[in-house]
Formats: sequence, C-alpha cells, structure tokens
Amino acid sequence: MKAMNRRDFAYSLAASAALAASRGLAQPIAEKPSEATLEVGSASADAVMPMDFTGLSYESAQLANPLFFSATNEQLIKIFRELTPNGVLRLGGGSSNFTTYSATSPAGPPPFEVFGPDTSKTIKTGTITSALSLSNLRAFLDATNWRCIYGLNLGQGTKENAVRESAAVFQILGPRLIALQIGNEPDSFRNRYRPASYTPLDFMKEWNDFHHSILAVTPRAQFAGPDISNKLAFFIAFAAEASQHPDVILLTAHSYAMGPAGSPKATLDRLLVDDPSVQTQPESQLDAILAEARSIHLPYRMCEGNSCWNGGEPGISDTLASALWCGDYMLHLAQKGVVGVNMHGGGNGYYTPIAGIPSIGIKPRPEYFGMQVAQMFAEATFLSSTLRTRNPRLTTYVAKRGSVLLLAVFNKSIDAALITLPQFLSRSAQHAEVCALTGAAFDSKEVTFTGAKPVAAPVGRVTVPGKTAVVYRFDAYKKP
Ligand code: BDP
Repeated sequence: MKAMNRRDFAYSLAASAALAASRGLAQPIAEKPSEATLEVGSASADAVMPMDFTGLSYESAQLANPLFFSATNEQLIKIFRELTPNGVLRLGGGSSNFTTYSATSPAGPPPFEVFGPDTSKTIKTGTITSALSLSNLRAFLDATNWRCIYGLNLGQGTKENAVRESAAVFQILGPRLIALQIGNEPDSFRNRYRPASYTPLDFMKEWNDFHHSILAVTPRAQFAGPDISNKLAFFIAFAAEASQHPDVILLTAHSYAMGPAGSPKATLDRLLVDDPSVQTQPESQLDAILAEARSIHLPYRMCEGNSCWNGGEPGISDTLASALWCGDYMLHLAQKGVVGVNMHGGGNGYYTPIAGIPSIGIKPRPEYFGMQVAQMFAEATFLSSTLRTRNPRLTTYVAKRGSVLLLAVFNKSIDAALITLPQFLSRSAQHAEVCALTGAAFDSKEVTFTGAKPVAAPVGRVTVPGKTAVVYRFDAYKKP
C-alpha cells in the first residue's frame, strides 16, 4: 500500500472503523487498495441532472386501495419527500393491463392494502381505480410536491374506459400530471394479450385510436411512451409517430439490470459489473434510444426498471449491492443525458426501494439510499471525466453546481480504492464535505448512510473503502 497523506488516511480509518463496528469487530480490517487516477475535462452541455430526475414507479393496481397514495399515508409522504423535493411517480406496470376505472367507489373494502411488483404469481383481479383514488393521489402529490406519469390499460382495457379515466386524471391531478401513457410494455403483448404476429405497426394503430379518442374529450392532454420492455423496433415506430404529435412530450422505456429472478445468471457479481448479457437495456440499446430521442428533439426517461425483473432476487435486490448498483446506474444515465429514472417497486417486493404496509410500518430499503446518493447531483452539470483504473468495479462521476464540485465514487469491490485527484482540485478546494453509503457485506440488508460531514479538503488522493459509495462536495474550487 502506498503511503497515504494525513487527510485521506483519516477518512479511510474512520470508514474502516465504522465498518468494523458494524461487523462487531474490534479492529479495522486491513484492505489492499486498488489504484486509480481521475482526469477531469470540461462540462458537457446536455448533461445536467434535471431537478425532477429521481422518481419511483408503482403498479397501477395499487390505486385499488385509495388510502395508499393519500394524504393520510404520512410515513410514505415523509419518505418520498426525503428522497427528493421534486420527484416523479410513475404508475403503470404489468398490473395496468388489468385495471379499470370507475367514477364511483366499489362497495366493500379494497382487495389489498399494498401491491408489489407484478409477477406471474400476482393476483390482479378486481383492481378498480376510482375517482376517490385519484383525488387522494392528488392530495398525496401535493403533500410530497411530486408529479405523476399515469399509465392507461391498453393491453386488456376498452378505449371508452381509457377516455373516461384520462378525463378524470387530467381534471383531478391538474398540474401534478406530467403525461399519460397508453399501454405498459406493448412489445410484450404478443402471445399474451395479442397474437404472436403483433407488430410495432399494429401497436401504433391501436395507440393512435386511443390517442385520438382521448384528445377528442381531453384536448389538452399530454402523452409519454412507448413504455417498452426491450424491443427497439416498437420504440422507433413510436418515435416516428410522436414526431407528428406536439402533445407527445416524453419518450420512455424500461430497463432491468438482470433477469428473470431465479435464473442462474441473476447473480450479485453480474449486477456489480453491469453484464450486458443479462440486461434488458444494454448500453448499445440505450445509445440507440438516445440517438432516436435526440433526432426528434424529445427527452428520454427510463420510467420503469430495477435490479432484476420478475419481482427481484432475494439476497441481491434487497441489499447493499443493489444500493451501490442503483446509485451508480442513476448517475450513469444522468451523465448520458437521460432526463429521469423511476425505480420500480411497491409493497414488499424484493427490489422495492421502499417497503412495507401502512398499517404495520413503511421503511426505506438499501436501494433507497443508493438513490439518495445519486440525487445529490440534482441540477448539477456533469464534467467529462476519465477514471484510469484496471478495476471494473470502480466508477466515478464529476459534476459542478455553481462553485461546488461534486465527486461520487462507487467502490463495488471488496478492497479499498486509492484515487489520485486532478491537481486543480487539490490546489484550489478549500472545504469539503463527504457522505458515505456502506455496509458490512454486499448482501447486507442493513446499510449505513452518513449525511454530509465536513472534512478537510483532500489533497492529492482519496481513499474509499470497499463496498462503499462516497460523494465529496468541494467548495470554492477553481478550474484553471
Ligand atoms: C415488468 C412489469 C412490472 C413487473 C416487472 C418484473 O412491467 O409490472 O413488476 O416486469 O417482472 O415487465 O419485476
């Protein structure tokens, strides 16, 4: 191990001690650091993390319990607000192919209190969204200061019902509604809700029919789409159509890092090194999506995704590993110019960032804290940067907000990492704050997230312990 200077030694020691304490050990664990050098260039114009980048995605079926998204669910309101003061709640998912809208509330109690990620095992009958659910949702959005992307049932719903629902959603959610989406994963309708021959053009025909009828009744409605699972041809067909309709304001698709749950390929290692062989949206596909969006001047949002589809993988999706993956992934997308993410969840699903049942208790899962790490970059502009390292599990992001420079390091390996900083940073930064997300082991279900603490501005290098994400905020830095 190379000699550390006093400052980075101090931080590394504190972090190791915290880690040792959380393991119940008396002495810090000796770590052999991997080395890296960070080079920082200038700002890239189109990569600002928008204020409302961070979002969550819930199943439409959750609206069958009008009390979940409501002003009375104070625990959830607090957890949403602490995640971001300007979030986006996307409603949709597989269960949106089973919901119906009714202005009047159904008789009797709701079919369930919470509804988690939709899997083949989920029972989804009787999921009625009422006008009461929508007005309670409005109160929830007002209380959290979040806005909503609202999914309609194209898979199995009628056009007439979608027209009625859209009118109610538009009127009740008011300024809290960003856009309506017609259909969840239409590229997966084949052999389910449609024949095997169902093509992107068939989808566009149906989409146009719904879209036209909704606009006839709600002319100021705005739309997002196509909310695909993973078939690019459906995205391209939608983008071509969207460019003809000024009311389509946002392009969307889903992204799961691995899946299905239960497959031998869905492993912790594959999550931590970003394996394209298991991703529903590998990097090449994301690039194609972004190129398409740019060509028609529309923003692109990853509006449903998480670590592992089909409900998530226990021991991976609900652990520190998912938190480190998630923070890293969100910053990666923001840096590429994606305007937002909605991490999917709800109920007690394995990958949900927030778990629980209102009557028993709701609390953040590890992934929520990974989201908070990324959220610290809200409204910051990314600077082009290169991390020279042989360690594929080590990533960094650099951005500026006014005179503050933000540096995030995700050390997804066991050993500590020693990162040499660019000289301008070491020379000019006067003050720094650091926050850290860590845990005893990658599969820990408890994580430690320490909010920003002042530290002496690191000179020369920073050392980041293994299994840890840190964000440094450097004040008053000057780039030559
Ligand atoms: C997606 C669905 C979502 C599911 C998710 C999963 O849109 O409702 O929860 O898969 O399998 O395809 O976890």
